[in-house]
Amino acid sequence: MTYLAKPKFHHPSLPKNDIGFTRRDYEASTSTLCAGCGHDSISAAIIEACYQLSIEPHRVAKISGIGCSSKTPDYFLGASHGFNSVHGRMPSVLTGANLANRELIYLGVSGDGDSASIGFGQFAHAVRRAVNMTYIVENNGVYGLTKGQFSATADRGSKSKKGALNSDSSIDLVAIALQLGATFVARSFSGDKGQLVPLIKAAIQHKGASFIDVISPCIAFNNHAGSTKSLDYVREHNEAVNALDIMVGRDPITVNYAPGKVAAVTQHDGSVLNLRKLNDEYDPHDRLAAMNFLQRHAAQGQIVTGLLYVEADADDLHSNLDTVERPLNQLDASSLCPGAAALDKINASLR
Ligand SMILES: Cc1ncc(C[n+]2csc(CCOP(=O)(O)OP(=O)(O)O)c2C)c(N)n1
Ligand code: SF4
Ligand SMILES: [Mg+2]
Repeated sequence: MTYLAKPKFHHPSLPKNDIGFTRRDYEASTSTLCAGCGHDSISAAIIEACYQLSIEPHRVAKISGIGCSSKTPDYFLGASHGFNSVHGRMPSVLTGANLANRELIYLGVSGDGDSASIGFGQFAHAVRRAVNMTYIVENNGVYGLTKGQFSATADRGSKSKKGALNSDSSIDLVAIALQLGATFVARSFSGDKGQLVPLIKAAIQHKGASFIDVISPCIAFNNHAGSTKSLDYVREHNEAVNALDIMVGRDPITVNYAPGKVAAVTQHDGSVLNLRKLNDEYDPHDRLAAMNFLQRHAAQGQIVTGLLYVEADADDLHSNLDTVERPLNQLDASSLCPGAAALDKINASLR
């Protein structure tokens, strides 16, 4: 892949986070995407979230498939581990890496084509297995990289750039993630950094499968009248149900809320999610009600965004499999091969 390196020079007065890194330390090579592509805004939000969380870049593994969206890990966290896999195969590569080394923070970056078509089965199984990851789909409703064919998330009746009507029903990855048991489910918009950054921070802090569907307009092939993934359409139909502030560790409490308007959710690692209700009816702890709410609003053409579901004390694949605390890739031969007597005992228990 060709890329343009960014100059390494840092202005000495750039602000630093708790571990002494500037935002520049979370950047990578210069983006080669079309100017104005929603995906670049998502990369910027990931950089901001990691900077604010004071994550050491070497603790992150960013894994993607194929597509304009899947190219983006080249444009953020240049000092992190990265693997640009095969189209639709990010979830299985991420699952394998996560099983081998549970100590890294896993960031799965995918597209709507990558996750809702060729990788649909892979997406489903990684989510239902509760792999500890933040799975981000950069959803533009088209195969951007291959010049704008409808993807499986394109709404029925929406128009292509050349005027063709999409006659297929669409797949809503948020609805599917809820059905599959994801324990953190959100939807956002690439043009709403204020909403997206705290969602990414909370998803990273969440233990278990976190899924974020980010509507990310494709400026080149899906930003016209008749598209339901264009900038104008998303701005006009965005129905945010809540606004999130996340407090991690010793973060000072900087916001005052009107009584009854905020629900505080403490996650596994002690981080606190303060959810300001924008819709009184919406309860992000009720999976069934969330599914119902989403379907009803989708039928009215609305795009529901915000933290849609969270199960704060969820478990992940490692807890479910009862794996050892030590990463498997650090176990020595004696732990991996406990000897013939142990094998005899296992065999005896199976007879
Ligand atoms: C196995 C395989 N099949 C098909 C392709 C061709 N291909 C490359 S990217 C892509 C679709 C990308 O769409 P999406 O995941 O939505 O990403 P976007 O470019 O829209 O961000 C396809 C079909 C491929 N590279 N590999
Ligand atoms: S083709 Fe679309 S998705 Fe790809 S970089 Fe350009 S605007 Fe972004
Ligand atoms: Mg796409």
